[in-house]
Amino acid sequence: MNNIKPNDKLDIREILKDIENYHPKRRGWIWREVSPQKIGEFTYEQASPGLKNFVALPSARGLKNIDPQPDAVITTEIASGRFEDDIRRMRMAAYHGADHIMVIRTAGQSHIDGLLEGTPQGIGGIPITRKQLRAQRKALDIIEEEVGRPINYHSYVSGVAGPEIAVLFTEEGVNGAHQDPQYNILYRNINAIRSFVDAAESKKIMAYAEMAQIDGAHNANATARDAWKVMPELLVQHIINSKFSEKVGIKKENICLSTVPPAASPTPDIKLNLPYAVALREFLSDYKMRAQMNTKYMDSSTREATVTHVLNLLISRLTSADIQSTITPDEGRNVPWHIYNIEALDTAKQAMVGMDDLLSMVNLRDEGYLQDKKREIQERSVLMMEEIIEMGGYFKAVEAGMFVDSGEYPARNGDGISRDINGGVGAGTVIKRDDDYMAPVTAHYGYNNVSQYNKEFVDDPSKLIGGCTFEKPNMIKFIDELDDTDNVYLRMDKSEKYRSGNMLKPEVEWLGDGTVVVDLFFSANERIAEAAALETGNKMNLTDVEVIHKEVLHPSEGTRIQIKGTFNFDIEIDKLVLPEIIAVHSEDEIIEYVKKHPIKVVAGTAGNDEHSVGIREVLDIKHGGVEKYGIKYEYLGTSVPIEKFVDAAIETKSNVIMMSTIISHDGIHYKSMKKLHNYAVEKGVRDKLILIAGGTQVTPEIARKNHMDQGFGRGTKGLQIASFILDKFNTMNETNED
Ligand code: Z97
Repeated sequence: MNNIKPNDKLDIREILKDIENYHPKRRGWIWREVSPQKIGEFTYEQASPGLKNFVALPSARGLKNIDPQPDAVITTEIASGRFEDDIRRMRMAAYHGADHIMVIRTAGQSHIDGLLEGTPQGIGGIPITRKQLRAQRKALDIIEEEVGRPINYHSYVSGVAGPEIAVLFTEEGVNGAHQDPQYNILYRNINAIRSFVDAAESKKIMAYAEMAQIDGAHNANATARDAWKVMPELLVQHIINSKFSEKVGIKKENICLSTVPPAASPTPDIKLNLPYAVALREFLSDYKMRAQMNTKYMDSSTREATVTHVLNLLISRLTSADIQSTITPDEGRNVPWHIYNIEALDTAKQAMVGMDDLLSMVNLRDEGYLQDKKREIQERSVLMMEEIIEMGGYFKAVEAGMFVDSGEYPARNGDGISRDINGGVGAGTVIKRDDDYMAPVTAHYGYNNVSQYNKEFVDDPSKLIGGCTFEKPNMIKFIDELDDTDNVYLRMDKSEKYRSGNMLKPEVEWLGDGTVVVDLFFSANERIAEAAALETGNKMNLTDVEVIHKEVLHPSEGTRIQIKGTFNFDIEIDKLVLPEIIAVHSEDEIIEYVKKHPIKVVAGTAGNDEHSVGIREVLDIKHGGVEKYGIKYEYLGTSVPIEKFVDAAIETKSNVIMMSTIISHDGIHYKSMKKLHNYAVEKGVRDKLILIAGGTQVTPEIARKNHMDQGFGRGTKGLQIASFILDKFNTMNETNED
């Protein structure tokens, strides 16, 4: 299974086989190897080695399919609710350049005081369980071999079960996690003391497993009323969590600040975000920057979200990013779908590579607005920290509502989040360790009375019991599915015909979910257009039709609407008519060939056909036609009598006839093909000429049946025709030489 090939699907059942005995290949976070790379004709400075298997950006087609990889680790967030479907998305993501896979967990898991088992379906994410983690890490172990780059797997250690989850993550080879007690307190109303005690224990375990840690500061600007006003507080939150982590023992290189450009256009985006980004990096230069994109000002327009993302990427390039996140551009409207994960990854890759080495050409000014604003943000944050100390410390400050207030510090609006130190989930659960307390475990924070039992093992208490699950994975207790109504096997059985059978259905996140998106425009106002869109969906036989995006193009002239709906038909694969594969040569190869073997074409539209757009597309250099490869052509014009094609070919000593036939009424296109062939035979030149017919209704099979050497249909490119001519010319020359 480890040698999976690009054309083989990952077999989820195979991954689940013997899962109880699988253990991850490694622990710990891995950064990209950063060094200049020469790829094709270009040198990239902020780059990392290329992949063994990949899908390049669409425009790489004209650039020898190069796929340069930027320096930053690139994240994708995956959250369909079914881990088995997420695995397929992870593989696609890895091919597009993701090496940090963050699985979002199901709503409410941060309030569950313990571990979950089995693989129930989640809402807005997946329930994080041992079986789910193990299956996904096992899949990623295969995928990282396939792409030739380590893949970091990530989820959350915040919540009331933080330490238990940290242990589980260490056992199962999870490489990174969000851990920030401030997140628990502010956003999940988990008791403050419990959160800090749990954080100490969790961070110690994460330090042992060399996981990268991401903090939760970005949640302040996602929550605040005016996100750009919380900048001073963001610095404070970053400082609290990162210093805490460092003191517990996490290496600085694994402490990552979750930084988000707080504002988004139509604010003056860069003027607000750049000074903030510089302020943060200057104050906290010891740590890594995990640059996340702004989600606060994300609506349902994927276009708008993509522009925000690109502006955020500009900030990353003007400052720095060690991890670059990609939130999917459809986050504002529903759970991320496969296509949008991949779009966001491509956006990051394209923008980062496109802005390679930007700072060797432009400087950030060291005086004026940028520096003044930066200093102002830093001063405000220092003042805030001083006030927190004066108030009696962090807990008191939280109680007083100092955080996520909508005033820009020191201004206060009195609407900050306030938490009672004795309140919240898990209040009163922290008790002092007894004097004889001892835990025979590998990584443990604080008082542990090991010397009472064995002085030699003070630094390694698990030796008291001959090692714990961190050293001896076979001590881990694996619990399989507990719920016989909601488990992976049942879900897979339901969609099996789409996995291994002969059926297909359009999909956005779950195999065979049938979801489709339809883009519509109505020359009507918003209200009418919305109703018309729903009706259109119904008439298209879609069910569960919902409007997911609307945009007024003009109050009365028209509205753009996107709907989603379910398509309830199966597509039978073996009944599909598959277009013939047309092999192509590289552009250089054809150019070289034509230099040595001059090729000349006569071309035109046949009979009474006046449609010349298509033939010009495949002839002219401007459109990438055969001329681009050095092939000379004689254009005979439109409505060319069939005989004239052959006569002209003889007269101009051409080797190829390209006859375009768009009109298909009464089978006229077939008749023209036959006629062309017959006339060439009559003139005694058939074996010297390559006859090609093209047009929207032409298929290769039909053209060959009507005595053409080849036919080309809709969407044909000059490269395909030139490649065919080259091959045919070669075989004809061989035959003639024989
Ligand atoms: C991100 N887009 O990349 P729960 N701990 C921290 C968090 O920030 C979060 C959780 C736990 C975001 C991911 C928001 N962050 C989503 C510090 C969530 C999640 O199970 O949702 O309570 O925990 O950071």
